[in-house]
Amino acid sequence: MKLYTHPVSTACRPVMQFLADNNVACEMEVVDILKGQHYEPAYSAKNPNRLVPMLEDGDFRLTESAAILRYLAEKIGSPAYPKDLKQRAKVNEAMDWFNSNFYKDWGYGLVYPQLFPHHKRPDDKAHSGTIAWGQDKSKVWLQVLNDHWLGGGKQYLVGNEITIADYLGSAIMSIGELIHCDLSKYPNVQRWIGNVKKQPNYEKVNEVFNGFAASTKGKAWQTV
Ligand SMILES: N[C@@H](CCC(=O)N[C@@H](CS)C(=O)NCC(=O)O)C(=O)O
Repeated sequence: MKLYTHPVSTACRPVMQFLADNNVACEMEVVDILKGQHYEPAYSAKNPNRLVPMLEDGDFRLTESAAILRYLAEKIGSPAYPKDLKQRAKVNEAMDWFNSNFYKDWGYGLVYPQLFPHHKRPDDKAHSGTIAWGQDKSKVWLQVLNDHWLGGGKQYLVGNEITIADYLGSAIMSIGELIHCDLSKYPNVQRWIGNVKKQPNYEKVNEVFNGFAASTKGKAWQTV
């Protein structure tokens, strides 16, 4: 198998971590999205979305980090994607919750517009309005995550064992580190993130990302 990936990418890191934690043999090919390599014909012909990650398994190609995680977990028979119908449905629910509700406001409302020039809105009012919206909504979602998903002392999103929803969700949550969010108001979220960070390959997989986070320290960010 081959994964087309990038070390700082929010969508690639959970896939790389799952592969590493499960010792799955997979070649890594870095597509330098910061230099526009995903727009070059060699890649865009394979993936017209012009995004990473993309998995190749023989002549089978798969995009979408959530779908890739499900495919890999199923392929290796991992308990991180439970076979039980209702447990599996809860994992799917959590993945959808992160990828739609949470990421929309946290990533595209609060974090990315502050971080990346190509997310800047055309005028200051629209820009600050986007960030204020993202900030407000993110606080609501964080409270839901803290009280509902991770309430009752749960260690992970769907019980006390790690699932692919934790890989996906924690990577989306981690982008708050780029604008130095303080999650101490959300102790269950902090406990959960701490658990994911204890996984054997977290530090290695996130080395470049952590360097990026270190480089954004000390700036005036709008946070939660
Ligand atoms: N829904 C897709 C999102 C993939 C995505 O947005 N990838 C980003 C990196 S995190 C990317 O390739 N960005 C390049 C660009 O926007 O030009 C997934 O979960 O795989």
